[in-house]
Amino acid sequence: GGSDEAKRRAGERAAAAVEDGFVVGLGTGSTTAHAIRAIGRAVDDGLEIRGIPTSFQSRQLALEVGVPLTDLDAVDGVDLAIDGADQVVDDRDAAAFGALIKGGGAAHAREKLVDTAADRFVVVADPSKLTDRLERSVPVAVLPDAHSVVADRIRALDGEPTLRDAERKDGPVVTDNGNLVLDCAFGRIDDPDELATRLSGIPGVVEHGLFVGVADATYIGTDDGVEVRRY
Ligand code: DER
Repeated sequence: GGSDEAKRRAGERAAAAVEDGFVVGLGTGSTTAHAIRAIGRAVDDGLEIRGIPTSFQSRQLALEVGVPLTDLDAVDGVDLAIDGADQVVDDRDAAAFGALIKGGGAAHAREKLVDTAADRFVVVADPSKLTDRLERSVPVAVLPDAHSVVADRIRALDGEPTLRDAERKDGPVVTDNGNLVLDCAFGRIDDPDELATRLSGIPGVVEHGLFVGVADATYIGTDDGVEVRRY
């Protein structure tokens, strides 16, 4: 991944968009972690906000830095969601400009719920995430019982599914919601919207990592500043 300095710049720029009284979606991953820490500092300085975490990790970090927490049932809406991504389409001429692949952290089911519930969803990224076309594997969260059947359906879509193994646990990664993850390689994805629709229609798929037409902006941390893309 990219430099931590670039990630920090992106995260802190996004945190600066958080206004008093906001309900903020708190994304998952190392880039958003910088935003959460910056929000924690703003809360220490008197900012009054409530955060909705998108994973066990973002909840733990928010508690650690003192961001007051709430949930979707307890609020009338989400003003701003801040989250990272694994890939961001940065070709202005592409129909998929601003489309994302997310799910590297296996948190994409709750991320997509919170990110799309927000009035405004901004991505924080370093330059290594930018691409002309989406081409990474698409993480697909599946009901545990469904992983073999869904894998067959992915192959029928010319994808190559791999059940995501855990590192420090025997067996597969299990998400915060108790699901498994198939990382599905499709090569270059020229029409992510069409693939997203197909993936969503497969029984047993809980959520996939294609976020198309969802992000409102991306803050890209560079070595000497922040670039902003608006979609
Ligand atoms: O899981 C996700 O979608 C996360 O946002 C993640 O993949 C981005 O993580 P990073 O900011 O640590 O690269």
